[in-house]
Amino acid sequence: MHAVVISGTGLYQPPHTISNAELVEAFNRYVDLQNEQHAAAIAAGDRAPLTHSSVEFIEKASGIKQRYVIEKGGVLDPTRMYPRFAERGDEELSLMAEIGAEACRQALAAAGRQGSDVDAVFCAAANMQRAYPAMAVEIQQAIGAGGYGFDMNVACSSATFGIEQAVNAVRSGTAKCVLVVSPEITSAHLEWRDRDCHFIFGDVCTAVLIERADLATATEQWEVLGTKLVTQFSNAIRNNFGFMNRSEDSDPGARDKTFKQEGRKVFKEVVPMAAAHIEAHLATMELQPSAIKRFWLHQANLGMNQLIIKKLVGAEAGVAGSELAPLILDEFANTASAGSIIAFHKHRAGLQSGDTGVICSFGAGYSIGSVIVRKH
Ligand code: CO8
Repeated sequence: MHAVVISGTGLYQPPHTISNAELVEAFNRYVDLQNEQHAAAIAAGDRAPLTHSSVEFIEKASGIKQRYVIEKGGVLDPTRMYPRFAERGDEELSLMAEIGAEACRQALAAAGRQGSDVDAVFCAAANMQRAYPAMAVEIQQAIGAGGYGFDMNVACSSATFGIEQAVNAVRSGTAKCVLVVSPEITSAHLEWRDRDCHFIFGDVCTAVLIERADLATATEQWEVLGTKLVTQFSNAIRNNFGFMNRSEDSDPGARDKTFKQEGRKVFKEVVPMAAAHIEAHLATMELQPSAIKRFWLHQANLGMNQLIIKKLVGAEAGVAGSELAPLILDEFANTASAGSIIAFHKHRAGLQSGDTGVICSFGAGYSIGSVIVRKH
């Protein structure tokens, strides 16, 4: 068994931002158009009018102030309300592979590695652009990696679950250098016309390089002390889009074919699960939450992270958004499985050699994944 380190991370950040004000303006124009179009049915009481969204609500309920998107025009067009992507030919690099390769190249550069050093690529994300060939195999080719690649999806926990697979492969000796890449094009699977969730997601891609500790040469390394995964079935976050839709003669535009959730229920059920999970994982290493220098938590909701941190270390010790539990969701929104990795990528400066931190994701499934790391 080999010791394993995270030796580099990368982040692809899309070129466009949408502020809450821009988002709400487009949404409210959509609502007005719909209400005008259905004025007679609304007046007859046959249809309920749609209601405006509000910047104040979004910031208060979620902590999100803006999001990055790969394409902005389609999302903000009140007659469309989803991004506009040109279909690419089979000979062209697909969009997920393009942003994946960029994040991977950054992670490799940070670790002082090249594509040819990599012997496995795991593409771990909440949505895949196509059924096959696997996105991971296309990314593997784009960066000049050897070995093998596969795709995996555990929604918001895809990246941490991918890290465990990579750590196990390196620990057991089946691979020496593995990339876990999480291209999250959430804008294509968000229902931008639903007031309850139109503000939640943003696009991004992260990459994490996992290597054998005795072979890694990166100036900054994080030993992976352990990983712990759990799933528990829930319909509270669900998306019924899939290859069976055609055969079931279901409407591809139906509401259940994009992201759907019972936000309150998710909030109430996942917070205690995530806090207990982290505590139990730390206990297996005889570590107390108070000994942890940083928590890089999943980035879905400011209030969720506040409560998790409070349960772990007490209200006096730290709040979400402090150094102890950095926030990136104000800038990036919820980026599905990439959130905790963005937090780790951007907010790990200042920790000393020997300091311990926890990366933890939580989301649909339900699924929770934690990775305990120690700075070399
Ligand atoms: N503007 C103004 N008012 C609004 C709006 C709005 N946009 N939306 C709702 N309201 C109103 C409601 O109508 C309600 O009014 P009333 O009290 O009169 O009925 C009131 O505000 C309160 O509504 P809620 O109770 O719904 O609001 P919450 O305080 O619960 O906040 C949140 C909603 C922010 C969604 C919150 O519940 C939350 O964040 N929950 C947790 C969500 C979460 O963590 N989800 C994780 C899922 S992500 C995941 O696993 C990845 C999936 C794969 C990604 C796919 C990509 C697309």
